[in-house]
Amino acid sequence: MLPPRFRRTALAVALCLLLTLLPTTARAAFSDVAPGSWYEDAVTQMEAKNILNGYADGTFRPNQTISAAEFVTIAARQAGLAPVAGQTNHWAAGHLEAARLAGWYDWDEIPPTGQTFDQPISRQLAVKILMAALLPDATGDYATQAPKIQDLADLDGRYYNPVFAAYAAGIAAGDQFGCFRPKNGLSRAEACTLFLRAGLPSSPVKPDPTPTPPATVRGGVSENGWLQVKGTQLCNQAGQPVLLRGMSTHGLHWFGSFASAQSIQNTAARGANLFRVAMYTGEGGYLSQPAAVKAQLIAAVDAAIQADLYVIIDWHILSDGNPAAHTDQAVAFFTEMAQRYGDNPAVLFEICNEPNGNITWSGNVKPYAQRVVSAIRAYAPRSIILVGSPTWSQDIHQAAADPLQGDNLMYTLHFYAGTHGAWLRQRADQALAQGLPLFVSEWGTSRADGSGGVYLAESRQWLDFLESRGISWANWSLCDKAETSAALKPGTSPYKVWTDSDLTPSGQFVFSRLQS
Ligand code: IDC
Repeated sequence: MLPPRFRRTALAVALCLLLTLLPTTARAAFSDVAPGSWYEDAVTQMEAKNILNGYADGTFRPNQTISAAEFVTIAARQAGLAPVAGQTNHWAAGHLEAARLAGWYDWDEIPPTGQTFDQPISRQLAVKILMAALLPDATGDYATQAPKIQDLADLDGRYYNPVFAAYAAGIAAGDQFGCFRPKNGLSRAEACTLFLRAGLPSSPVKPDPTPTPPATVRGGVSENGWLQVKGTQLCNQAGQPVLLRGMSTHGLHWFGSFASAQSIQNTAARGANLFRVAMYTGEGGYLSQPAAVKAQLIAAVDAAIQADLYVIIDWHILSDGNPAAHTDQAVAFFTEMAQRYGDNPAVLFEICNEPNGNITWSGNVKPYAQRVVSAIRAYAPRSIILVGSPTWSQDIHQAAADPLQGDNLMYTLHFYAGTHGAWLRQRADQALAQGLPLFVSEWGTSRADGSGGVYLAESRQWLDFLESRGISWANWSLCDKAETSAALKPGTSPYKVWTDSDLTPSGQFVFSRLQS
């Protein structure tokens, strides 16, 4: 990538350093990375950060052409993107799938079926992925950058933006002929220098370029302050009824990119005053990778606070149906979150998304809730705490018959418009009549499996019901997964301002409701 005169300079600098600083102990991390080679610095720094692996025989093979799987894996490590379940048994399938779902590249560019995983990645695709992973907001304009690329005719139009941005940022440069060679491959050493120029992470979390948030949100924290529950009604600091409405993320460890500052700001700009951060505990989520997922959650909560939104920290039990199975972990987690956010009026704590399986309110969920609520109250004396109930947070009647003691507690009611109808609304009315404060922290326009429909007439009926009773809600979900409950079309970038054409029918319905 570097023109030869820069390579020579780099070599000379490296040699000087070597001779002056490391006369006797110079040793590269890999047997075939020669001290003083033009790529040594990049390879060594990346190896030290655990971003790079060599081969089992201790070699790095710097001149070997890098494969799609190798390139994407390095990008994912550098960006702190956790792997998800892949579609094949290939060693890199999890990172590739996570990267594809994050929108770094499209299906056709590296099909998840795997046939091109081990083939060389083209330079144009490599640069696109690198920019999406590490510098998603970078731009470069055609007029300035195109003249630098002698072989522009070989560059496919879909790569203009990332390649121009990479040129503008000094990450990509032509060869000695000013050519980018978009369709050629690149060596492993060249790839390393690209990654190094894009900047090594100081932490494992993807740096989220923060856009300027709107100063205040309609019905946001700056307007309403501390929330309080009066009777069954959620009220603001002044004691007036308040309605929180907004979006829930999908699973943070899968679609965490849609909790980016830009995505949150987009949600606020489209009328929400509430954002729910759904942190799965099972299914490869928090309990499997606590440090990484917690860091994602904190970044999302902070971005929502920045955007003047109320924000729910959701302990998203689902396949792990009985919350009491992980009470200790929940107590530790919420203790830490309460220490961190207990004095912030924006933050609500949701301690068990959807208890399910062979459990009861009084036998399992209530004792769990008592322990977690008292842990939270040690540091968050007045925050709103949301509590689920058995049968995926539909058994509010069990909670109504045997409620928790304490203030500012609300009970979650979840529904999916294609599955749950009038009977559940009746149950809600009964619970309210018994004095149980309700909060719909999750609902969908689809069936309960997240697909089917969309059921917009039923959804409208539900929302009219909720709003006539002053019940707050968050819609599932803010992501681009190919399922009808998702608000965004597949491939929508979480790092840009969305247009109406990025929204699915569900997204259009929900966001237009938020505007009203
Ligand atoms: C669904 C997601 C779907 C995912 C599935 C399993 O939409 O993409 O494969 O979870 O993790 C809930 C849950 C919520 C579900 C949602 C739709 O809280 O996690 O998301 N749903 O099925 N309760 C009722 C429905």
